[in-house]
Amino acid sequence: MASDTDIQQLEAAALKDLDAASDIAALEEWRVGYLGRKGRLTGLLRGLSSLSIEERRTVGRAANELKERLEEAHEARRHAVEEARVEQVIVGERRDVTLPGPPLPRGRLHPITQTMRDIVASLSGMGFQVAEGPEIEWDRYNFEALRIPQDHPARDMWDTLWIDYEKDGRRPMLMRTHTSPNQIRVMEQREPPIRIIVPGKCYRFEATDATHEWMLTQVEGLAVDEGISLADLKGTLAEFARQMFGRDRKVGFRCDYFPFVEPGMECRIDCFICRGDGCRTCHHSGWIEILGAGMVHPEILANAGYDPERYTGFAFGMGVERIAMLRYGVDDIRHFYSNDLRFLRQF
Ligand code: FA5
Repeated sequence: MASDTDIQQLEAAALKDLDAASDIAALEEWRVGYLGRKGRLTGLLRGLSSLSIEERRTVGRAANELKERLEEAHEARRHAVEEARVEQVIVGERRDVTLPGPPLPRGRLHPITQTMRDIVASLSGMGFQVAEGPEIEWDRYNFEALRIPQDHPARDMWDTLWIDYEKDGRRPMLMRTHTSPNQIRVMEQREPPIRIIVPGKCYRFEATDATHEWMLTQVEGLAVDEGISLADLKGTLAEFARQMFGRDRKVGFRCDYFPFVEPGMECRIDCFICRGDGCRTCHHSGWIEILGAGMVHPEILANAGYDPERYTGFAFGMGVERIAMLRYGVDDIRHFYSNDLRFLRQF
Protein backbone atom coordinates (compact mmCIF):
# COMPACT_ATOMS: atom_id res chain seq x y z
CA MET A 1 0.00 0.00 0.00
CA ALA A 2 1.47 3.31 -1.10
CA SER A 3 1.79 6.27 1.28
CA ASP A 4 3.35 9.74 1.36
CA THR A 5 6.35 8.25 3.12
CA ASP A 6 6.83 5.70 0.35
CA ILE A 7 6.78 8.52 -2.16
CA GLN A 8 9.36 10.54 -0.22
CA GLN A 9 11.61 7.51 0.19
CA LEU A 10 11.28 6.65 -3.49
CA GLU A 11 12.12 10.24 -4.47
CA ALA A 12 15.19 10.31 -2.23
CA ALA A 13 16.43 6.96 -3.59
CA ALA A 14 15.69 7.97 -7.20
CA LEU A 15 17.55 11.28 -6.93
CA LYS A 16 20.53 9.61 -5.24
CA ASP A 17 20.74 6.99 -8.00
CA LEU A 18 20.28 9.67 -10.65
CA ASP A 19 23.19 11.57 -9.22
CA ALA A 20 25.35 8.49 -9.48
CA ALA A 21 24.44 7.86 -13.14
CA SER A 22 27.36 9.36 -14.99
CA ASP A 23 26.83 8.26 -18.59
CA ILE A 24 24.01 7.86 -21.07
CA ALA A 25 23.74 4.08 -20.56
CA ALA A 26 23.45 4.44 -16.76
CA LEU A 27 20.82 7.16 -17.22
CA GLU A 28 18.75 4.93 -19.46
CA GLU A 29 19.03 2.12 -16.93
CA TRP A 30 17.84 4.56 -14.24
CA ARG A 31 14.87 5.67 -16.40
CA VAL A 32 13.76 2.10 -17.02
CA GLY A 33 14.27 1.22 -13.33
CA TYR A 34 12.18 4.12 -11.97
CA LEU A 35 9.89 5.42 -14.73
CA GLY A 36 9.55 2.43 -17.08
CA ARG A 37 6.46 0.20 -17.35
CA LYS A 38 7.87 -2.16 -14.78
CA GLY A 39 9.70 0.58 -12.89
CA ARG A 40 9.45 1.40 -9.20
CA LEU A 41 7.18 4.44 -9.58
CA THR A 42 4.76 2.52 -11.81
CA GLY A 43 4.75 -0.26 -9.20
CA LEU A 44 3.92 2.30 -6.54
CA LEU A 45 1.01 3.69 -8.61
CA ARG A 46 -0.33 0.20 -9.07
CA GLY A 47 -0.58 -0.12 -5.29
CA LEU A 48 -3.07 2.80 -5.25
CA SER A 49 -5.94 0.46 -6.08
CA SER A 50 -5.98 -0.79 -2.51
CA LEU A 51 -6.52 2.74 -1.11
CA SER A 52 -9.73 4.62 -0.41
CA ILE A 53 -10.88 7.09 -3.05
CA GLU A 54 -9.81 10.04 -0.91
CA GLU A 55 -6.31 8.60 -0.27
CA ARG A 56 -6.00 7.48 -3.89
CA ARG A 57 -6.54 11.06 -5.01
CA THR A 58 -3.97 12.56 -2.61
CA VAL A 59 -1.31 9.90 -3.02
CA GLY A 60 -2.04 9.63 -6.75
CA ARG A 61 -1.52 13.35 -7.23
CA ALA A 62 1.68 13.19 -5.19
CA ALA A 63 2.90 10.23 -7.24
CA ASN A 64 2.11 12.01 -10.52
CA GLU A 65 3.91 15.13 -9.30
CA LEU A 66 6.88 12.94 -8.34
CA LYS A 67 6.81 11.40 -11.82
CA GLU A 68 6.99 14.86 -13.36
CA ARG A 69 9.85 15.90 -11.03
CA LEU A 70 11.77 12.73 -11.76
CA GLU A 71 11.28 13.18 -15.51
CA GLU A 72 12.54 16.76 -15.23
CA ALA A 73 15.47 15.71 -13.06
CA HIS A 74 16.29 12.96 -15.55
CA GLU A 75 16.18 15.39 -18.44
CA ALA A 76 18.40 17.89 -16.58
CA ARG A 77 20.87 15.16 -15.64
CA ARG A 78 20.93 13.80 -19.20
CA HIS A 79 21.68 17.26 -20.45
CA ALA A 80 24.51 17.73 -17.95
CA VAL A 81 26.04 14.32 -18.73
CA GLU A 82 25.88 15.03 -22.47
CA GLU A 83 27.54 18.42 -22.01
CA ALA A 84 30.27 16.94 -19.86
CA ARG A 85 30.94 14.33 -22.56
CA VAL A 86 31.20 16.97 -25.30
CA GLU A 87 33.47 19.07 -23.09
CA GLN A 88 35.72 16.06 -22.54
CA VAL A 89 35.98 15.45 -26.30
CA ILE A 90 36.80 19.10 -26.93
CA VAL A 91 39.48 19.17 -24.23
CA GLY A 92 40.99 15.97 -25.66
CA GLU A 93 41.16 17.49 -29.13
CA ARG A 94 42.35 20.92 -28.06
CA ARG A 95 45.61 22.01 -29.70
CA ASP A 96 47.90 24.72 -28.42
CA VAL A 97 48.62 26.54 -31.64
CA THR A 98 51.39 28.53 -29.96
CA LEU A 99 53.50 25.37 -29.37
CA PRO A 100 56.38 24.83 -31.81
CA GLY A 101 55.69 22.14 -34.43
CA PRO A 102 57.36 18.70 -34.30
CA PRO A 103 60.88 18.87 -35.76
CA LEU A 104 61.08 18.03 -39.47
CA PRO A 105 63.74 15.46 -40.43
CA ARG A 106 66.47 17.32 -42.35
CA GLY A 107 68.47 15.82 -45.14
CA ARG A 108 72.06 16.72 -45.84
CA LEU A 109 74.34 16.85 -48.83
CA HIS A 110 76.33 13.74 -49.70
CA PRO A 111 80.02 14.14 -48.73
CA ILE A 112 81.03 13.91 -52.40
CA THR A 113 78.61 16.71 -53.28
CA GLN A 114 79.98 18.82 -50.42
CA THR A 115 83.57 18.18 -51.53
CA MET A 116 82.68 18.86 -55.15
CA ARG A 117 81.16 22.21 -54.17
CA ASP A 118 84.29 23.15 -52.22
CA ILE A 119 86.53 22.20 -55.16
CA VAL A 120 84.41 24.23 -57.58
CA ALA A 121 84.38 27.19 -55.14
CA SER A 122 88.18 27.09 -54.77
CA LEU A 123 88.86 26.92 -58.51
CA SER A 124 86.12 29.42 -59.41
CA GLY A 125 87.87 31.80 -57.03
CA MET A 126 90.95 31.45 -59.23
CA GLY A 127 88.95 32.39 -62.32
CA PHE A 128 87.92 28.96 -63.71
CA GLN A 129 84.44 28.72 -65.27
CA VAL A 130 82.28 25.58 -64.97
CA ALA A 131 81.55 23.70 -68.22
CA GLU A 132 79.82 20.33 -68.45
CA GLY A 133 79.87 17.43 -70.89
CA PRO A 134 78.08 14.11 -71.56
CA GLU A 135 78.67 10.94 -69.53
CA ILE A 136 78.03 8.78 -72.60
CA GLU A 137 80.83 9.75 -74.90
CA TRP A 138 82.24 9.06 -78.36
CA ASP A 139 85.46 7.06 -78.63
CA ARG A 140 86.70 10.01 -80.66
CA TYR A 141 86.52 12.46 -77.73
CA ASN A 142 87.38 10.02 -74.92
CA PHE A 143 90.41 8.56 -76.72
CA GLU A 144 91.25 9.41 -80.32
CA ALA A 145 91.27 13.20 -80.14
CA LEU A 146 93.33 12.88 -76.96
CA ARG A 147 96.09 11.11 -78.91
CA ILE A 148 95.02 7.63 -77.84
CA PRO A 149 94.23 5.89 -81.15
CA GLN A 150 92.69 2.43 -81.39
CA ASP A 151 95.08 -0.32 -80.29
CA HIS A 152 97.34 2.24 -78.61
CA PRO A 153 98.71 0.65 -75.41
CA ALA A 154 97.68 3.77 -73.43
CA ARG A 155 94.06 2.59 -73.74
CA ASP A 156 94.95 0.05 -71.06
CA MET A 157 95.19 2.98 -68.61
CA TRP A 158 91.42 3.27 -68.73
CA ASP A 159 89.48 -0.01 -68.55
CA THR A 160 86.38 0.92 -70.45
CA LEU A 161 82.66 0.21 -70.21
CA TRP A 162 81.60 0.14 -73.84
CA ILE A 163 78.10 0.92 -75.08
CA ASP A 164 76.70 -2.00 -77.06
CA TYR A 165 76.58 -0.13 -80.38
CA GLU A 166 78.73 -0.92 -83.42
CA LYS A 167 79.52 1.19 -86.46
CA ASP A 168 81.96 0.16 -89.20
CA GLY A 169 82.87 -2.91 -87.12
CA ARG A 170 83.86 -0.70 -84.15
CA ARG A 171 82.25 0.27 -80.89
CA PRO A 172 82.44 4.06 -81.00
CA MET A 173 80.43 4.84 -77.83
CA LEU A 174 81.38 4.35 -74.20
CA MET A 175 80.82 5.55 -70.65
CA ARG A 176 83.43 8.29 -70.37
CA THR A 177 86.44 7.04 -68.41
CA HIS A 178 87.58 10.55 -67.50
CA THR A 179 86.49 14.18 -67.89
CA SER A 180 89.34 14.93 -70.35
CA PRO A 181 87.10 14.59 -73.48
CA ASN A 182 85.74 17.98 -72.48
CA GLN A 183 89.13 19.57 -73.14
CA ILE A 184 88.51 18.80 -76.80
CA ARG A 185 84.83 19.76 -76.73
CA VAL A 186 85.65 23.16 -75.22
CA MET A 187 88.62 23.85 -77.53
CA GLU A 188 86.42 23.03 -80.56
CA GLN A 189 83.96 25.71 -79.52
CA ARG A 190 86.06 28.51 -78.02
CA GLU A 191 89.08 30.62 -78.70
CA PRO A 192 91.79 31.30 -76.08
CA PRO A 193 91.99 32.57 -73.43
CA ILE A 194 90.31 29.51 -71.89
CA ARG A 195 90.06 28.74 -68.22
CA ILE A 196 87.42 26.07 -67.44
CA ILE A 197 86.67 23.26 -65.04
CA VAL A 198 84.47 20.25 -65.82
CA PRO A 199 82.93 18.42 -62.86
CA GLY A 200 81.26 15.05 -63.49
CA LYS A 201 80.93 11.30 -63.11
CA CYS A 202 83.23 8.84 -64.88
CA TYR A 203 83.07 5.06 -65.22
CA ARG A 204 85.74 2.38 -65.35
CA PHE A 205 85.54 -1.34 -65.84
CA GLU A 206 87.79 -2.12 -62.92
CA ALA A 207 87.78 -4.08 -59.69
CA THR A 208 87.10 -2.00 -56.59
CA ASP A 209 89.46 -1.72 -53.61
CA ALA A 210 90.14 0.78 -50.81
CA THR A 211 91.05 3.57 -53.27
CA HIS A 212 89.31 2.49 -56.50
CA GLU A 213 85.64 2.59 -57.45
CA TRP A 214 84.12 1.66 -60.81
CA MET A 215 82.16 4.93 -60.74
CA LEU A 216 84.17 7.98 -59.75
CA THR A 217 83.81 11.73 -59.84
CA GLN A 218 86.40 13.94 -61.50
CA VAL A 219 86.99 17.62 -61.97
CA GLU A 220 88.91 18.47 -65.13
CA GLY A 221 90.75 21.76 -65.44
CA LEU A 222 91.98 23.44 -68.62
CA ALA A 223 93.76 26.75 -69.14
CA VAL A 224 94.99 27.89 -72.57
CA ASP A 225 96.49 31.30 -73.25
CA GLU A 226 99.65 33.01 -74.35
CA GLY A 227 102.59 32.49 -72.02
CA ILE A 228 101.19 29.76 -69.75
CA SER A 229 103.97 27.65 -68.24
CA LEU A 230 104.47 24.64 -66.00
CA ALA A 231 105.04 27.07 -63.11
CA ASP A 232 101.42 28.28 -63.53
CA LEU A 233 100.19 24.70 -63.32
CA LYS A 234 102.22 23.91 -60.22
CA GLY A 235 101.27 27.19 -58.56
CA THR A 236 97.56 26.66 -59.27
CA LEU A 237 97.58 23.09 -57.94
CA ALA A 238 99.68 23.91 -54.88
CA GLU A 239 97.33 26.76 -53.94
CA PHE A 240 94.32 24.53 -54.56
CA ALA A 241 95.80 21.78 -52.35
CA ARG A 242 96.51 24.25 -49.56
CA GLN A 243 92.95 25.61 -49.71
CA MET A 244 91.46 22.12 -49.61
CA PHE A 245 93.71 20.39 -47.09
CA GLY A 246 95.34 23.10 -45.02
CA ARG A 247 98.69 24.80 -45.20
CA ASP A 248 100.53 22.07 -43.25
CA ARG A 249 99.97 19.23 -45.74
CA LYS A 250 102.72 17.97 -48.01
CA VAL A 251 102.05 18.30 -51.75
CA GLY A 252 104.22 16.32 -54.14
CA PHE A 253 104.61 16.23 -57.94
CA ARG A 254 106.20 13.48 -59.93
CA CYS A 255 106.46 12.57 -63.60
CA ASP A 256 103.62 10.60 -65.12
CA TYR A 257 102.52 9.80 -68.63
CA PHE A 258 99.27 10.85 -70.29
CA PRO A 259 99.27 10.95 -74.11
CA PHE A 260 97.49 14.33 -74.20
CA VAL A 261 100.02 16.27 -72.10
CA GLU A 262 103.73 16.87 -72.38
CA PRO A 263 105.26 16.83 -69.83
CA GLY A 264 102.77 14.87 -67.71
CA MET A 265 102.74 14.59 -63.96
CA GLU A 266 100.84 13.35 -60.98
CA CYS A 267 100.01 15.41 -57.89
CA ARG A 268 99.96 13.67 -54.51
CA ILE A 269 99.23 14.54 -50.88
CA ASP A 270 100.84 12.85 -47.87
CA CYS A 271 98.63 10.01 -46.64
CA PHE A 272 96.16 11.21 -43.98
CA ILE A 273 96.24 7.86 -42.17
CA CYS A 274 99.98 7.21 -41.79
CA ARG A 275 101.25 10.73 -42.61
CA GLY A 276 103.85 9.23 -44.92
CA ASP A 277 104.95 6.07 -43.11
CA GLY A 278 103.03 3.69 -45.39
CA CYS A 279 99.76 1.81 -44.77
CA ARG A 280 97.06 -0.19 -46.53
CA THR A 281 95.19 2.92 -47.73
CA CYS A 282 98.22 4.45 -49.48
CA HIS A 283 99.43 1.04 -50.70
CA HIS A 284 102.48 1.53 -48.41
CA SER A 285 103.78 4.49 -50.45
CA GLY A 286 103.06 7.24 -47.90
CA TRP A 287 101.25 9.26 -50.62
CA ILE A 288 97.77 9.43 -52.04
CA GLU A 289 97.51 10.47 -55.67
CA ILE A 290 94.75 13.00 -56.20
CA LEU A 291 95.20 14.09 -59.78
CA GLY A 292 96.91 13.75 -63.11
CA ALA A 293 98.11 16.88 -64.92
CA GLY A 294 100.47 18.33 -67.50
CA MET A 295 101.03 20.86 -70.27
CA VAL A 296 98.54 20.46 -73.12
CA HIS A 297 100.26 18.58 -75.96
CA PRO A 298 101.04 20.95 -78.89
CA GLU A 299 99.42 18.50 -81.32
CA ILE A 300 96.12 18.85 -79.44
CA LEU A 301 96.34 22.64 -79.60
CA ALA A 302 97.05 22.44 -83.33
CA ASN A 303 94.12 20.02 -83.89
CA ALA A 304 91.86 22.55 -82.17
CA GLY A 305 93.02 25.20 -84.69
CA TYR A 306 95.21 27.08 -82.21
CA ASP A 307 98.74 28.12 -83.11
CA PRO A 308 100.98 26.06 -80.75
CA GLU A 309 103.78 28.58 -81.27
CA ARG A 310 101.59 31.27 -79.78
CA TYR A 311 99.44 29.42 -77.24
CA THR A 312 100.31 27.03 -74.46
CA GLY A 313 98.10 25.49 -71.82
CA PHE A 314 97.88 23.22 -68.84
CA ALA A 315 95.29 20.60 -67.88
CA PHE A 316 94.54 18.53 -64.82
CA GLY A 317 92.00 15.89 -63.79
CA MET A 318 91.34 15.14 -60.14
CA GLY A 319 89.42 12.40 -58.30
CA VAL A 320 86.81 13.93 -55.99
CA GLU A 321 86.41 10.76 -53.88
CA ARG A 322 90.17 10.70 -53.21
CA ILE A 323 90.02 14.33 -52.09
CA ALA A 324 87.03 13.59 -49.84
CA MET A 325 88.93 10.63 -48.32
CA LEU A 326 91.86 12.88 -47.52
CA ARG A 327 89.73 15.65 -46.08
CA TYR A 328 87.46 13.52 -43.91
CA GLY A 329 89.90 10.74 -43.04
CA VAL A 330 87.87 8.00 -44.77
CA ASP A 331 90.04 4.92 -45.18
CA ASP A 332 87.96 3.10 -47.82
CA ILE A 333 86.44 4.76 -50.90
CA ARG A 334 83.66 2.14 -50.99
CA HIS A 335 81.96 3.74 -47.95
CA PHE A 336 80.82 6.66 -50.10
CA TYR A 337 78.47 4.64 -52.27
CA SER A 338 77.44 1.81 -49.96
CA ASN A 339 74.56 3.99 -48.66
CA ASP A 340 75.10 3.12 -45.01
CA LEU A 341 73.25 5.90 -43.16
CA ARG A 342 75.51 5.50 -40.09
CA PHE A 343 78.37 6.61 -42.35
CA LEU A 344 76.51 9.30 -44.30
CA ARG A 345 75.00 10.97 -41.20
CA GLN A 346 78.49 11.94 -40.03
CA PHE A 347 78.85 14.62 -42.70
C1 FA5 B 1 92.97 10.70 -65.81
O1 FA5 B 1 91.80 10.30 -65.74
C2 FA5 B 1 93.34 11.84 -66.67
N1 FA5 B 1 92.26 12.20 -67.51
C3 FA5 B 1 93.77 12.99 -65.78
C4 FA5 B 1 94.45 14.10 -66.52
C5 FA5 B 1 93.73 15.18 -66.94
C6 FA5 B 1 95.81 14.04 -66.77
C7 FA5 B 1 94.35 16.22 -67.61
C8 FA5 B 1 96.45 15.05 -67.45
C9 FA5 B 1 95.70 16.15 -67.84
P1 FA5 B 1 93.82 9.07 -63.96
O2 FA5 B 1 93.31 7.82 -64.56
O3 FA5 B 1 95.11 8.97 -63.25
O4 FA5 B 1 93.95 10.24 -65.02
O5 FA5 B 1 92.71 9.63 -62.94
C10 FA5 B 1 92.81 10.92 -62.39
C11 FA5 B 1 92.43 10.89 -60.91
O6 FA5 B 1 91.17 10.26 -60.77
C12 FA5 B 1 93.36 10.04 -60.07
O7 FA5 B 1 94.44 10.82 -59.64
C13 FA5 B 1 92.48 9.65 -58.92
O8 FA5 B 1 92.38 10.69 -57.98
C14 FA5 B 1 91.15 9.50 -59.58
N2 FA5 B 1 90.86 8.11 -59.91
C15 FA5 B 1 91.32 7.38 -60.95
N3 FA5 B 1 90.82 6.15 -60.97
C16 FA5 B 1 89.99 6.08 -59.90
C17 FA5 B 1 89.15 5.06 -59.36
N4 FA5 B 1 89.02 3.87 -59.94
N5 FA5 B 1 88.43 5.33 -58.25
C18 FA5 B 1 88.53 6.56 -57.68
N6 FA5 B 1 89.30 7.54 -58.12
C19 FA5 B 1 90.02 7.32 -59.23
